[in-house]
Amino acid sequence: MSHHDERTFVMVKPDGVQRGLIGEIVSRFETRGLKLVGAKFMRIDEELAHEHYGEHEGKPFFEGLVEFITSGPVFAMVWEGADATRQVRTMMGETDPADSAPGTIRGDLGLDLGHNVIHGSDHEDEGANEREIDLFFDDAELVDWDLDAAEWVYEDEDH
Ligand code: DAT
Ligand code: MG
Repeated sequence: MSHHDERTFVMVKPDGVQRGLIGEIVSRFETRGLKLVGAKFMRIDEELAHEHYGEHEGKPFFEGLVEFITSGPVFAMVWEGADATRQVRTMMGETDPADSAPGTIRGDLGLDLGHNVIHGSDHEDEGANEREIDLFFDDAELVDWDLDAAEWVYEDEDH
């Protein structure tokens, strides 16, 4: 594994899907130089929602969050690249779109905390990545391939 191989879980939420933002969001990660290794258009059921957002169970917004995330299809993805988790979080902006800088996904595409368009694994939560990738994807659904552009994205890319 090179240091360009960090994988992170990302998902366009039901509001982003309904608003036609899948392409815009995928495009941002593609043009940044990250490599897509998995993608799935799917509906999250109640059980998966509880598991995915387990850390928030008991908080006042939890039931609303589960209702929202199960309310329509999502577009789940795994992106790979150097420092991918932290870079994706930076590109996403803050949890509340109202606090997010222009240029970030939430800062450009959202206005409301409860409808903040995108999920990305928490870079401050060690293991969140692997846990969420495992929760949403089977190993066989993750594609092992070489992104030819990587040699232009990274100065020291060796393949
Ligand atoms: P993030 O999605 O930035 O990782 P989080 O993990 O703290 O944020 O919360 C998960 C989601 O729950 C978040 O995207 C939107 C919703 N949420 C968080 N805090 C909330 C609050 N105080 N009121 C309503 N919804 C909230
Ligand atoms: Mg989070």
